[in-house]
Amino acid sequence: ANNTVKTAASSHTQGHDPRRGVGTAAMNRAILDHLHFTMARLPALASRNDWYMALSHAVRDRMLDDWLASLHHFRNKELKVVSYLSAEFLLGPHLGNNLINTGMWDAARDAVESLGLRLEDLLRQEEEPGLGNGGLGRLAACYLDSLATLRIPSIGYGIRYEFGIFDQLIRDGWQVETADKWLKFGNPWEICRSEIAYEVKMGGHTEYHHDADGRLAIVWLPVKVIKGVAYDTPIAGYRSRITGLLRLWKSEAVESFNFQAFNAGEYYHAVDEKVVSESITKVLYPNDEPGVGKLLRLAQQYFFVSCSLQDMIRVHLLRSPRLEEFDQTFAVQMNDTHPSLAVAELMRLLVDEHGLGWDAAWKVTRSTLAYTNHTLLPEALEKWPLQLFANLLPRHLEIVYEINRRFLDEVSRAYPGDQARLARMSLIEETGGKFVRMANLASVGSHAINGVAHLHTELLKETVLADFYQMTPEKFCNVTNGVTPRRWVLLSNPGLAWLISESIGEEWVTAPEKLRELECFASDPSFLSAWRGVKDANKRALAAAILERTGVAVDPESLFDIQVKRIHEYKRQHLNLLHILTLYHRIKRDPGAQIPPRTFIFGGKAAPGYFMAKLIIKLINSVAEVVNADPEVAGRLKVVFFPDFNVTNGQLIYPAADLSEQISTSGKEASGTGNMKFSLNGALTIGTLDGANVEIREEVGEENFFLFGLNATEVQALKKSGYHPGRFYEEDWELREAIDAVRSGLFSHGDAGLFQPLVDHLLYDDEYLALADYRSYLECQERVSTAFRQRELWSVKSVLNVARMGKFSSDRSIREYCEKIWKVPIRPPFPH
Ligand code: F55
Repeated sequence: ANNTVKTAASSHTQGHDPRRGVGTAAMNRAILDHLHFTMARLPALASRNDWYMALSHAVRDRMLDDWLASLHHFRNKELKVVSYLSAEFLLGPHLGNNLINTGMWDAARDAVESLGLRLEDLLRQEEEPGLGNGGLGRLAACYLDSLATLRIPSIGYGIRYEFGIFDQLIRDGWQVETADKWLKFGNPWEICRSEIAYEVKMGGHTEYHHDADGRLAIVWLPVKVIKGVAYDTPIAGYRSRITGLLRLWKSEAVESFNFQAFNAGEYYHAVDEKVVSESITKVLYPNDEPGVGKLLRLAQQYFFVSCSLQDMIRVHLLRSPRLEEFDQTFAVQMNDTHPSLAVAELMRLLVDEHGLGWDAAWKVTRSTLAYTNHTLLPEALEKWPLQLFANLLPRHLEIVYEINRRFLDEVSRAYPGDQARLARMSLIEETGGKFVRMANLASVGSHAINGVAHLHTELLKETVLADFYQMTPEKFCNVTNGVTPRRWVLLSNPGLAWLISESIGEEWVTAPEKLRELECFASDPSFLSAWRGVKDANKRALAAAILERTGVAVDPESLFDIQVKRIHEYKRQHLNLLHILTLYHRIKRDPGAQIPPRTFIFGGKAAPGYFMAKLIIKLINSVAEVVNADPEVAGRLKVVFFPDFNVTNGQLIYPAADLSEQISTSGKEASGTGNMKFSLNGALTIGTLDGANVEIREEVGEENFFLFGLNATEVQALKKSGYHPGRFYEEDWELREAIDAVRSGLFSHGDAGLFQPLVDHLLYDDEYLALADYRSYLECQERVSTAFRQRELWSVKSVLNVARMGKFSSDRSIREYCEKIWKVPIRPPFPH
């Protein structure tokens, strides 16, 4: 089982290689060496990308000692390994983050400068790995950072998409998608482990045989077998001397060419097979909601789950032959239902391939797996058409049926005669078309189920998972999301980080509760003016980028009012627009109106098939075109759509915000994490009582948070009593004026039909209650304007926001997962 070749050196795992010095001179040498030996370039002829590659290789080399040492954890029986299964990891660029976390920033900067280059130019060279859609994928990336920082042995398992989330262009105000060729110049951070590869079966049918002893053997005869190859990326913890592992699977043909088959037809057939096999991991699905029954997506999910579980079983068997103890080697977290096939696949591997009995396998499966839910929207709960599931995974369907049979037995024992409940809890939906319900499968197969903010978990227990909560309340818990202060403050906002550290020391980076010590600086005028200086510099940097990318000149003195996130009706970018239109009309009507100048900045991608979201982007750009060209509001209102919002752009945008827009319909946003990034960078929030906003407001204090709108209970009540958006339109003339302007063609060169679908949607349906919250939102925005006029007071609130945001470090979230779900000990911080 262990094919390691023992050599004299193989016991030597910790020694630091003196050739890998981290001083400036050593870095300089290493960069030149890599330029020569890795890139095969002369310095005089090297492109900026060559230098970026050379530097990155030099940095990676210096991460290897810690990495190799960390890999030993997987062999240590005493340590449980956290395995984070996620179809998405929205990492963002590695270089800057690795320099920060390893402490090599200064040496790298000086070495690069000694070569006549600038570090920031090389940093800009990196194509970010956009292997995720939005919050869910970015959360996984923050968690990897915290796991490594907290020195918890961990592996992130996912998919090595050849094309990540599309790049967004804006043409004539519309979103245009282009392919994200992130690998085109090579990826210096990954290591291909050709020898770590597994076969994954798909399709076909099952057969039952009796072996010589009369025992039943189940054989799955697939129509296709695909190979998954591991690509590893090291994840540096913050000064922790621990490097976590991200292992992504790439699909390949089992045998790429069958040289036996030299007859032309067969030869081309063999090549076709290769194309089909490689297509599994070609592209990330760009929807942040499940679409209906895409076979390739199910294949992606199964592919990465199967490779990951086979890999974990291999690692476990290096420690112990007893698979009944698998749960002592791994704690497996399923990031939403996308990896929930793990329930059936682990059962299949244990029962069919490793000969465990059903009951033993079920016990270990359940105690290994845990499930995080990220949505309350009923339409966003994943379910697969039964026929499609059966065609791709015939054996898994049998296993799902068996799990379901046993589970429904339990349900009917607990609730005799309750047929409706049985139908709701079944793993199979049978009302109008048959489906496999993945949230039910994940819930039944896990020992823990968590929501991602307090309100979200409470609503989960009352709504989408109510039956499961009633039956097994002990499984449910909350772990409020968090974000890593390393990427989201240290790296993205060095000016603020420096000012904070100057004042209270550097411990806040891993002990963010220390940020509270900033509170006493909130009354120090010179500190406040330095604080404002940092924000102003960040705003100027963003203004420069806006000018470069959109041609719009914005005033850095104005209030930067920012909403960046995926475009979705429930997130209500259109409510933000209604406010802009109202201000526009007010100023036109009364040029003397006391309204402090504002710059409204939007950013975010729409799912390519989500028509209404794309129309919202078009409307933002259309309003921008009219408002920005109108001399009557010049110097007072500007509207900008920042194209291609991604991690890289986020790092520029969050630090420059005065006001953070978190305005989803209450009860719809599971948590939000952008809300945390803004506030941690000194923006004040205007928001509803939704997701983690509730907890942010609790922490920063209600006087430092602009609250508006219906709460979740009121939303439910209004819907129940019958909501008529038209009444709000009729009864509020300013709202009417705003909507009528859109309707009139004012923003569409007279084409009154262009935004008709959006207007109709608002007037006759308005599922997300934008019109109901409009007046409350407007009044709240007036409080914002008043507060912004008192700059000193605004800065105090900004400081207090940052001082009180410590709770939202992803380190805190990860500690909670360790305690409540994974049962992994929290190790003391690494002595610095
Ligand atoms: C991606 C693919 C599918 Cl099929 C479904 C959903 C997604 C996705 O990206 N979801 C997502 O980002 N959800 C968000 O998760 C965040 C992290 O927990 C939350 O903060 C946020 O509220 C939630 O919408």
